[in-house]
Amino acid sequence: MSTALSEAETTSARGRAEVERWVERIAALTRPDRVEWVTGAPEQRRAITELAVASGALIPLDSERRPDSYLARSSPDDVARVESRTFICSEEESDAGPSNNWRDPATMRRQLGGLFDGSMRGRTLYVVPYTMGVPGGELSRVGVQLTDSPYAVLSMGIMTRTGSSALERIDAGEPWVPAVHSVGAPLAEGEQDTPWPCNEEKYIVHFPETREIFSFGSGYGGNALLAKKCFALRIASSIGRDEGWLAEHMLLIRLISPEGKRFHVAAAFPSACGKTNLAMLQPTLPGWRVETLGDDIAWLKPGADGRLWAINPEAGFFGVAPGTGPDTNPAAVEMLWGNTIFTNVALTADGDVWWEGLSDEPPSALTDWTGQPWSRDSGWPAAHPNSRFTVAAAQCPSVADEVVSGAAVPLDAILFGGRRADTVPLVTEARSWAHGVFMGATMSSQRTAAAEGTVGELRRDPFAMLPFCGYNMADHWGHWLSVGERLGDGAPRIFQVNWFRRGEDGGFLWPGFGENSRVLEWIAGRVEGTAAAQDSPIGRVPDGDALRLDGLGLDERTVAELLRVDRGDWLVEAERTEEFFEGFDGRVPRVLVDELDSLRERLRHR
Ligand code: GTP
Ligand code: SPV
Ligand code: MN
Repeated sequence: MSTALSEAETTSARGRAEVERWVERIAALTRPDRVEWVTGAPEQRRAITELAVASGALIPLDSERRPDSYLARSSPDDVARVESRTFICSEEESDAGPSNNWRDPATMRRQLGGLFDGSMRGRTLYVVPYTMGVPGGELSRVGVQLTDSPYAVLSMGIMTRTGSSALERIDAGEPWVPAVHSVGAPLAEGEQDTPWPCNEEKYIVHFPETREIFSFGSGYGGNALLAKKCFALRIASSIGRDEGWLAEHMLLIRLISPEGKRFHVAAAFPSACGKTNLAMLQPTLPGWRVETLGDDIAWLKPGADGRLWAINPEAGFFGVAPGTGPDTNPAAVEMLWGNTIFTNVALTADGDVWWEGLSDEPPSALTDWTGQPWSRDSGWPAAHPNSRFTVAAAQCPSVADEVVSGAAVPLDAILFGGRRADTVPLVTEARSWAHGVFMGATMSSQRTAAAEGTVGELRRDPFAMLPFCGYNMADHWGHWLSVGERLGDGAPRIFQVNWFRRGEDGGFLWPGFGENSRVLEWIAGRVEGTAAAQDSPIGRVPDGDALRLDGLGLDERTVAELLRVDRGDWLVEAERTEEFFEGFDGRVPRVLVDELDSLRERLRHR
């Protein structure tokens, strides 16, 4: 059976005939009861939704309170991405790099052959053609996901442009990325299905050289919606490296000043570190506005004009629910009015959803994400910390036109940010593109519930791409350097931000959320050349009152601590960066080693 998973064989078939052949091969291996092609038609979506409701996979919410919305409860052991089960199978181990799990491609193909053998028995194999970006768009790409999960089909229908329009692009000769997904829970004759079938054994597998994806055993998020992290980041980053563009874990916004000046900003923050929040920011500074272009993934390409152009390849948001409330992200609360799939949130007695942070007081008589009765005294959260909503971007009140038109925007600034309780100040501007790449490459962040692992543990997460880079991370840095060389003066400015610094009492020093507009104002001022900055050893920081902090009620000590660059802390940080670089077997670009040396120089001598 392993032949079914051999590298794309030479075939005379082209266009959708080529897709058909591949579907036949995978169906022969996985042996579903039936095969259904997803067209994107609303009637078909309704029918699949009804099936999912009948099987218990989706719980319909009260149609008055939350029209056309559903709750999915995952299996308790399938709640987040599984980085330890995510593999990059390049021919050479060194091309995957030390930050990825590598497996020999031939061995992995044999293993996958065994795993997928009969894995869809008793189920329907759905064929889901989709485009990332609008069909036919200059930066757009086509993929086809095969899946036995109706939940994945419905979610992909929100997150991507799904259906016949993608097949038309394939017929027009565009290359397409194949992805095979199975929850790995075949049904025996007459066996009753469970609401969330999955397998203890999970494999999220990428062949970057042949641009193929296989995912087995999980139904959750990035493990199962293969257009997202698997295609739009891991495979796309490899394609981008070869073709001269970048696929990044970034939000994308248009910031508009009171004078109507427009600035396009992309920001890389690790998972559950505030991308969705910043993407939908409602500025507290009068006159400023933010339009939402994307909240998770951006594809960036140097244009003929020497600027870096960006699109959000997705069509929806798969956002973290907890912490999303009327005070922190009112735009998100508004966009979730209906047509939303919620996963692992709590259910109210009147058929609506709830999660920690949606309101101060939980409603009475809640059912938690596992289906158990829950009260405030339960001692555990009602919604899983990585519970999420899946909703069309078009429903966001601050959505930008480009989300529909697919047009690219020219970037003015790029932000790197992590969750750092100490050391990293609120905002720093890079001294140059190379210094900015150094900032991105050396980012650390505390772990969150978005993946398995210990929450709060500090780890390096270069470019917020640690779990998502499809090739050697050090080569990714080299690629960024070369993109910068091509851009020259047209390159966006690079900044480092940290909303998460904590004071002695353990609380956040910075109010965050809408108040982050103050930092954006300074950044826009730097782009314009109007905002004052002074040099610090780690980069340029706001000078005097260039960063407007009026009306926040922050005392002088808090402000000083927020902006403090401690030489001792940063020398320790530099020491750790040296150790981190040593893990890359001499593959770290010389320019970045030089940046580390000059950082140390500046820390010691000024
Ligand atoms: P992924 O979808 O996992 O890639 O993550 P994301 O970066 O889009 O995460 P999101 O914006 O949903 O961030 C979730 C967490 O960050 C929530 O707990 C928020 O409350 C918190 N958060 C976002 N912005 C801020 C901020 O400015 N300050 C503080 N303190 N917390 C914030
Ligand atoms: C992340 O973990 O960065 C996410 C959620 O955006 S998932 O799609 O599950 O990867
Ligand atoms: Mn993400």
